[in-house]
Amino acid sequence: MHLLGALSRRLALAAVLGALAVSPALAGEVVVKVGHNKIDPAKLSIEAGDEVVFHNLDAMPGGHTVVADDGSFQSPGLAQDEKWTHVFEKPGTYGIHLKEHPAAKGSIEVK
Ligand SMILES: [Cu+2]
Repeated sequence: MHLLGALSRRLALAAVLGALAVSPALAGEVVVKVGHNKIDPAKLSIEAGDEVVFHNLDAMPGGHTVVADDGSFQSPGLAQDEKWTHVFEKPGTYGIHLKEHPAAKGSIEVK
């Protein structure tokens, strides 16, 4: 019977969605390398709750500073080999750049 089939499919789907909703989010971690005129990878797609580790590879007086284009977050000046982690909780697309190298741009899509 079609109706019953559709109903059981709906219930199965609801059960799957319910299970997803209650299971703790498995947060991912992605490393982005920064340096002189460099954000690598420049484009990134992650899930909400994932953390991005910005790893500065290059020595720079005052360090390298990762800045959100909209001003919503900013790292401290990172010394060579220093890492800074930011957790992206909210979906959206975040443009970033380096304060010391404004031409170095990146884009992080949070789904
Ligand atoms: Cu530099």
